[in-house]
Amino acid sequence: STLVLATRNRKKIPELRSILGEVGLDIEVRSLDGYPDAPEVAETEATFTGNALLKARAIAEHTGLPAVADDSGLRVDALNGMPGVLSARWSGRFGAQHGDRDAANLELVLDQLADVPPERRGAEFVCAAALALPDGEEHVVEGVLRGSLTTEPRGKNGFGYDPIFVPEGYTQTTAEMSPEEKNAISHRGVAFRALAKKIRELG
Ligand code: ITT
Repeated sequence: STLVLATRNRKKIPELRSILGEVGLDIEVRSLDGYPDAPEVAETEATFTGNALLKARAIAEHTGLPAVADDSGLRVDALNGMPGVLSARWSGRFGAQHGDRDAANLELVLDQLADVPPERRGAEFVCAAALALPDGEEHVVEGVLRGSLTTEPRGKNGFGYDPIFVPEGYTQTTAEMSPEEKNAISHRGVAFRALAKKIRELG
């Protein structure tokens, strides 16, 4: 059977493909590339799970196929959990290439934490993984990765806030890790491995 990845973020796609590949699914995983008329879904919910469900549901309805979506972001302790669901839009930069947008977001968080000492630079990545079926059945799970924020970006891998995020128990940022190392511990890995059982049941 076939599963559609309901995301326009080109950096999430390889991570999702590799995580779903490792759980040994006998399923064809498609991107949105073949669906130029797929709707843009406004992330109007206040939670990661709410927004992930909105995105998965819209694409399952549009394609008539099971769809999975990822809504994710960074919660910073010293910013009372912000940017949270606003992570992709934090700097207010829209329409730009994802790379530029991500760099502006990361710089803004570093500026906001300029006076925050190491022991108060805790943060966590969160990922909600949603599965929606054309008949209306839905599942959603969350994964979290705790860590802390550096004062300077380090590393070229990954995307978004990876260059400033060091997972608890590690010294490298997630942008300095290989894709395999990151997927093994990441919020996205945790969430999609938990969802895999439901995906597998699609046959
Ligand atoms: P879609 O909605 O089309 O999937 P998006 O990039 O808009 O793409 P989100 O709304 O889920 O996705 O925003 C997630 C943002 O949170 C993302 O742009 C990054 O800035 C950040 N983020 C999420 N996962 C991350 C990760 O693994 N590493 C670094 N930053 C991450």
